[in-house]
Formats: sequence, structure tokens, C-alpha cells
Amino acid sequence: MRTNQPQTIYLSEYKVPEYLVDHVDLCFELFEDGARVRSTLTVRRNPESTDTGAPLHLHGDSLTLESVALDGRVLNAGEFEDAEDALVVPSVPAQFELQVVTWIEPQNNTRLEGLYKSSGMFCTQCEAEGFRCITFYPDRPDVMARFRTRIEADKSAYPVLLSNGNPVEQGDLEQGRHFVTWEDPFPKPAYLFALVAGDLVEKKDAFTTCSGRQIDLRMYVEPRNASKCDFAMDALKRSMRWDEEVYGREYDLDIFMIVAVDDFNMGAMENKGLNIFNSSCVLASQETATDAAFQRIEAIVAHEYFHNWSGNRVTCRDWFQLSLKEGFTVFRDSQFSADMGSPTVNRIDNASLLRTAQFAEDAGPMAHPVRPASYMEISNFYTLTIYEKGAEVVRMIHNLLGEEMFRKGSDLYFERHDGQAVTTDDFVRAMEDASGRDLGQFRLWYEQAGTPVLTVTDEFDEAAGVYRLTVRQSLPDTPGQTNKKPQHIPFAVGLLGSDGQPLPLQLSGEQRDGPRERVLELTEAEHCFEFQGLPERPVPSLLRDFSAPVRVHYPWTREQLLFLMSHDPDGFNRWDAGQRLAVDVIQSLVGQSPSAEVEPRLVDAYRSLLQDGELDQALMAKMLQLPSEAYLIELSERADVAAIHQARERVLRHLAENLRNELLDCYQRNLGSGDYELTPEAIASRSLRNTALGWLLHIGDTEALALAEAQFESADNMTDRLGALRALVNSDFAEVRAGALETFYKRFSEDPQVVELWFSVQASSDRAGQLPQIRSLMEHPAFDWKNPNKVRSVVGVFAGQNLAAYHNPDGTGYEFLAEQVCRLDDSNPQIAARLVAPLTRWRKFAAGYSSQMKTALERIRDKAGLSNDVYEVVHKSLAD
Ligand code: B3K
Ligand code: ZN
Repeated sequence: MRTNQPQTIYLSEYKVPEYLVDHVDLCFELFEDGARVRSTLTVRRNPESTDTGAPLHLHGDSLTLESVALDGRVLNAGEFEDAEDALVVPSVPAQFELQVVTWIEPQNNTRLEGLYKSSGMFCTQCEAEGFRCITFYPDRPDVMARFRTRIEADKSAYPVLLSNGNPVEQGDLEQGRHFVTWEDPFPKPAYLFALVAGDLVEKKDAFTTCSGRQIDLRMYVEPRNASKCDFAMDALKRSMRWDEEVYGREYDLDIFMIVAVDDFNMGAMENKGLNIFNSSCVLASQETATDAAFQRIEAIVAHEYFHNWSGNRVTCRDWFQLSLKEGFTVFRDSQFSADMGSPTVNRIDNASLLRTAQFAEDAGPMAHPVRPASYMEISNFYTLTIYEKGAEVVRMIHNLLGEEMFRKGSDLYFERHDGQAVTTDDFVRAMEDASGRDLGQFRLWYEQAGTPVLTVTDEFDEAAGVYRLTVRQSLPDTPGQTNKKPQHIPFAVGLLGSDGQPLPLQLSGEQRDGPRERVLELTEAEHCFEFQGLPERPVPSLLRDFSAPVRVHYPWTREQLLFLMSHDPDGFNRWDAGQRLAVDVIQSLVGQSPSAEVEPRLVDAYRSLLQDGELDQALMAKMLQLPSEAYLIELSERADVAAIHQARERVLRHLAENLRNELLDCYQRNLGSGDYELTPEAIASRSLRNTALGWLLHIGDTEALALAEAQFESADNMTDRLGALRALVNSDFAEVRAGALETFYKRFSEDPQVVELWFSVQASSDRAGQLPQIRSLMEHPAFDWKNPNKVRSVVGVFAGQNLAAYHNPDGTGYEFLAEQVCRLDDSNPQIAARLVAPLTRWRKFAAGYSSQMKTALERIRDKAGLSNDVYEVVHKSLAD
């Protein structure tokens, strides 16, 4: 907990470590009332450090020190300093062995950092700075050591004892205890250390690598979850094969393990050889997991596995380089997901997340570059900017270099830096060296925060057949950064003729017929591109496939958008045109009387969509989704949430009322028959029928009510059962809603992941999730303050997704959130800091909202003993 104002750490102050650790020998004695950790470090002075006489400084947090010995001699009190957050030994030789014994209390660890207990098992989370909660250590990623770990525990309560690497020894001890020793041959930073001890069932499988090595694959879960492992295990094997084929990366240990735990601050963790997962990101069965959950699990299993190379074999020099591993690995997992499913839908999902949430982050008080220059609490920097924008930056390099050169670059990067802790700059340099391309200006993507804005205008010279496209780029100011430089932006464009056919893009001066699509490289504040030989004024298709994480402003007419929606050969832009049209229509209704006309062409466009027999169904399912309230808020200057909500509701109702028959047809056409499948087609079909059902129930259609009730009863999978439940919950059929919620809960009350879905369906609904109902959900016996998933599924979902209810003009939603943040701050600061997010952008909202949001932030600021995590977010949000 904070006693003083937290320190700001600067990238510019990076210094190499004074001491290096070659080997770590750990022994854990696990008991019910605590754990003793004996650590023996083999240390030597870093030849690269200029600070030769420096004391040995080891990080520590919440540790009870029992003893320190140097080269076998126990040090007495005057020979070291046991500070609150460090152990300092002023005088040490150039090479030595340090033995430190600490006592910790995992059973009381509610922060879920370091070693803690979850459902009776011991587990760890060390990234970013959790290892220092286990023992004193130079807890920074550029100190890489070989670890040997012995775990001792009661044999009947903890029959399974796991750590990183390969098991090398095991045996029984006195008093019913036993031990296992693990050895990890690969040097690693402490953040990749892991330990698990519990009564877990083991699921076995195997994988033969490209060089013919046989790898044991293991999943460890609580016995009740034994039937929910198959999908993740298959996803793991697909990931291993894919990484060999696409990146030439082979697995390196003899065993790869995955463990599922219920209490976890984030999704999963890539500890070397022993990935630990939040149960909700790994366990799945047809009856209990939605299609979205299956897709998320596949992506996260792949992501953690891919980290074995992009993160573990080559790691980060310091935490400012976090995107080195996260951006690259998200890019890799998203390529994998695209290969496993529908690439267009994958791209739409990436772009939606970016445009809705990352752009908002970039425009808010916590905005930071992909490589931040400073932080107070690193846990606050596991952000959409580091992950998703970081992935977009790598994608742009991929697109600029092309597939082949990019692969050469990644091969060079892995070869050159294997076993090292490096920087984003090292990554870019490897790409440059392999391809011969100069990425000098491109590096600004890592340094400058904010979302570039491209303002595009055009003119057509009919007599000359010349079309001029002028593109201006600008980058808004962000905290601590003004007057930014133009960036290197790949801008993919196409031109369409009035018959819907692509026109050639022949730049002035070029002789030949041009290609049908071009990636224009923007490097200046303004460019003018002249295309010649055009028979008519074209309709431009801009930023195809979302070729850069930027905003595009172009004065599209509704006519042009309708045209692109049905003709653009780029699937992403077809979807985007539909979104822009819907945004335009909804925005024009904000603040208008409820009887104002809804653009009739929007209804026609949706009708054509619903009846389009040719269109890829997965794309159709995406195109049918109206822009979310969160996106509409993000696009507005000073958001009036109630007015935006009403306008969107009006359009939704209008579409549903006017397309009732088409929606019923769509539902019937997509009624699944046969076995449940996870193909893109089957997923699209379920999405279409559940969207149709949702819209129809939204307008109180009684025929749809009967369909929903039948689907709810008879569904053979969670996507359909939850789809029906969601539709009922978001309808005005209050009694049916209550009955369905009760039936659902009774059926799944023993399954925490499904109970989380049950919470979130209610918390996200403006019908079932008003504040009094949220408060009563928090009184429910299944709600648990200590479990991050439960907190997220009620409080996080309410404030992040149920926007009209959360932004109740009376301010009670904000007060409620402040109250929960303060409550959580003492027990789990990481989760508390994440929950503050829906208050941070108070300046974005219309006057009545913003002043009350600010008051709620001030209330949090004034809490006594605020954690560093929450302190940073709140103070930056309130700063002028
Ligand atoms: N590297 C972890 C995230 C750790 C978060 C620490 N607060 C999961 C991942 O990105 O793969
Ligand atoms: Zn990651």
C-alpha cells in the first residue's frame, strides 16, 4: 500500500543491472498457514555496469525475512538492510552465492500477485513484478537466470506439484509430505517463473515437432472440469503446428503444461513451459461455452503458446518494451485466428476493438505511446495501446515488407536475440536489416501517442480524366506530447466505377494500366495523388482492410456508402461503409423528436443484406450489427449518452418493425440442424438467428417470443441458449425474463463460468441491469468480491457495457463505481485500477455527466491509503 506519492519511472533513466544472476535454486515448503521460500542465487557483477562498487539491491514486497547468508555465512543485522520494498547488501564480492529465506502467506494474498491460493490450490502470477512477493530478487526482465525449483507439500492435499522446465526428481518425505524438483534449462527473467500445487486431474496428449521430437502435453484442472479440456488441447496442437509452419518456431522443452485457475487477474500467463490460465479463458464445452468463448480460448491458447518465442526465448529489456512481446504476439495470434476462421471477420473484430476502445484510450488522460516513456505502476500499462495498437504497428511492418521479407526479418530477430532481453528498436532493426528497408520514420509509431487523423478530399477533372486525392495527416496532442511529426502510414485504396467494377489506379506519369488496389505510403503532412485515365468520377474505397490504425475523414454521401456497402470488393470496407451509414443515420437522430424520420434507405439496405444469397454469411452477420453505443460515444464530441441511446434504440426498433418478415425468414433459414460445429459458417448461422431473435424481441414480437422460449429450452449449445436468454432479458416480457433467468441459474449454478455469463447478461441489460438490480446481484450467494471474474461480470460489465444505466443522469452509476473501486483498492489494486476506466474520460461527456464523473473520481482520490495502481489512473485523469 502507498505510504508516499508513487515514483515515476522513466525510460530515459534505464541502466543495465549492476549484478547478474546465473542460477537460482528455489525450495518451497508449502503449508496451510504460510510458505517458506529458500532461495540460493549465484550472482556476479555485470561486466557492462560502470557502477562497480554498487550495493546489491534486491526487490521485495510483503515478505518476512528469516535469514540472509553470503557464501555460506549468515549475515548479522548490521550487514544488510531489510527495507519495506528491498533487501540491500552494501558490500559484496564480484562473485558470490546469496542464500535468502523468506516466509510468505499465500492464503492471505488477495492481490493475486506472487504466490496465492485459488480454490484450495497454490498458484503464482509473477508478471510484471510479482516475483518480489515470493522472495528477494533483482526483479527486472533483463536479469535472466536458470531456475531449479523444489516444491514440498502435503501429498494428499497437493498431489500435483508443478514448476517450469522438466521434472528431474521426486519422492516422499516424512509426515505425509512429498516433493518434486523441476529444472528449466532456459535462462529466463523472474516474471516467467511459475509454481502450481494442488489436487488436480491430468489430461494427457502429445505433439510431434517438425524435427520429430515428442512433446508431452498436459492440462491440469480441478476434477469437475475434466470434461472441458479438449478444445484447448486441440487449439494448443494447432498453434504448435502453425508456429512451425508460418514462423519456423519449434517448441523447446520436453513438456508443455496448461493449468486452469478460477481466481486470476487477467486472461492467462505465458510462464515458461507452464502456462496458467484464467478458467474462463481455457475451459469449454458445447453446453457451457459460447462461440465467442471458443474463439477467445483458441486465440489465448495460441497467444500464450506463441510467447514461448516472442516473449520467453527473446524477452523485454525493461517494461517500457512491453509491446515488443505483446504487440508482436497479438499480431501472431490474430494471423493464426484469421487462418483458422474467417479473415474478414477477424479483421473487422480487430478494427472494432481498436476503434471503439483503443482510440478512446488514445484520446483520454492515460494515452501513451506503444513504447511509453514513463509510468508509475507498470500493471496499468497492460493496455489496448500496448497490445492492440502494438499489433497494428507490427502488421503495418508486415504489410510494408511483404510476407517473405517479414519472415526473413522475424527469423533474423529470433536468431540474433535468442536468450536476450531486448527493445522494440532491436525488433525494428532486424526487420530493416533483413529487408533493406528504412523504417526510420516508421519508428515514430512507437514514440508518438494518439491516433492519426487522415482528412481526405478529392476532385475529378472530367475533361482530363484525372482524379486527385488529397490526404492530410495530423496527430492530436496527448498528455506530455504536442507538435508531433508526420508518421509513415500505409494507406490502401481502391476506386470503383458506377457499375461497381474496380477501376485501374494509374498514377500520373505511369505508362501502364494501374493495379486495382494500391497501398499509398504517406510520409508527409500532405500528399496529393493524381490518378489518370479515368472514364468517370470514381467512388473511393479508403483504408482497405484497415491498413493502418487511423481515423479517416472523407465527406461520403449516403449514396456512396450504400454503393460501397454492396459493391466494394474489400470485405472490410463493405462492412465499414454499412457502419458509417448507420452511424450517420443514428447521429442525425440524436436529440431529435421520436417522430423524426429514419432514413428509408437504411431499411432498404438492411433488407437487401438480409436477402442477399451471395454474401458470405459471416460477413453478413457482422454487417447486421448496429454500431455499439460505446463506438457512438467515442465518435461524438461531448457525448449525451441518453440521447445517443435513444437515437440508437429508435433505429433498432424501426429496422425491426419494418423488417419483421425478413428477420423471421432469416431466423428460420438459419435454424441449425445436425451436429454442433465450430466452422465459420455454423458460427455465422447462429449469430444471424440470434441477432434476428434479439431484434424481434426488442419490439415485443409474440411469435418471436415463442421461438425464443423454445430455443431456450431445447438448445444443445450455449450460444443458442444464451442467445435466447439474452433476447428474453432484453425484452419487455418481464415475467418470462424472470422465469428464464431462474431456470438458467438452477441448471448451471455449479459452473462458475456459466454463472459469470448469467451475471453479465443481466448487468449489460438496460432492462434487467439498472443500479438496484446490480446491487442485488452483488448480494447473490454466487457473487464473490475476491474473484476478479465475478467483479468483472457484474461491476465491469455494468459500467462498460450497460451505458445508459451506468450514465444515469442522476449520477448514481458513478457513485456506485467509485464505491466499488474504493472497496477493491485494499484487496486487489490491479482490478480496482482497471475498474476506474469508465470514469477517466469524464471530459468527453456533456456537462451534466462530466461534473458528476469528476466528483466520483475525486472521491476515489481522497480515499486513505490509495494503492499506486489507482493513484496513477485517478491523478492522471484529474490532471489539467
Ligand atoms: N503476459 C500476460 C499478462 C500479464 C499481466 C500482468 N499484470 C498475459 C499475456 O499477455 O499473454
Ligand atoms: Zn501476451
